[in-house]
Amino acid sequence: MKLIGMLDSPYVRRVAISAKRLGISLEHESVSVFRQFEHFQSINPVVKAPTLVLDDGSVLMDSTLIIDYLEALAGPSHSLMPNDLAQRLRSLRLVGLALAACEKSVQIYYERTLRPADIQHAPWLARVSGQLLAAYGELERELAKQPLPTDGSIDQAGITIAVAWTFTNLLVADQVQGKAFPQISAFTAYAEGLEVFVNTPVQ
Ligand SMILES: N[C@@H](CCC(=O)N[C@@H](CS)C(=O)NCC(=O)O)C(=O)O
Repeated sequence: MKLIGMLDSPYVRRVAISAKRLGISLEHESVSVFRQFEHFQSINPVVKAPTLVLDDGSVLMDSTLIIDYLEALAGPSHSLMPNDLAQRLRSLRLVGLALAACEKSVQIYYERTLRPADIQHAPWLARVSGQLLAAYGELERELAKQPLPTDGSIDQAGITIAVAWTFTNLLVADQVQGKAFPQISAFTAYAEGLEVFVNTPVQ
């Protein structure tokens, strides 16, 4: 199976890290959705990163759906999601918040870099910026209430929070102040120090 997309995408990176933690080996082809649009299109006409090309030629997209497939391949004993219903609910909430933070970071970045400066829409940017801060604010409160383990393990919520925070800080660093989000910053520092993160670097 081949994972298509660049590791500077948090969505691609969460799939690559999850696959490693699930014990699934993926080939990786680092293709840019912008600079190599036509090549990407030849693999997936929709041009979405991540894309997973299965050995039988099936093409999957969307990080959560790809991870769902990888989880099914790995089997329940390797899952990155808790079995306990209450813990699973919490993990799903954390993952949802972290994915919303990724989406809002991408929207701000695209508005700033793809739309000509004279037609950028300030009210839209303000709205998205508020949503980004709301997502990280909620995550910060969740981690303050119940910290994620930092004992060498990491689950799907931890992976997604850490890739999201690293991504936001690389792409739209002016939007977030680390000192306003001490729990998220400290957890991300822990995660980025894990071998699986070090071996799956943002390019
Ligand atoms: N919900 C999707 C979001 C994926 C996404 O938006 N990826 C970006 C790269 S970071 C992309 O493909 N951008 C190109 C485009 O949407 O045209 C996921 O979880 O995989």
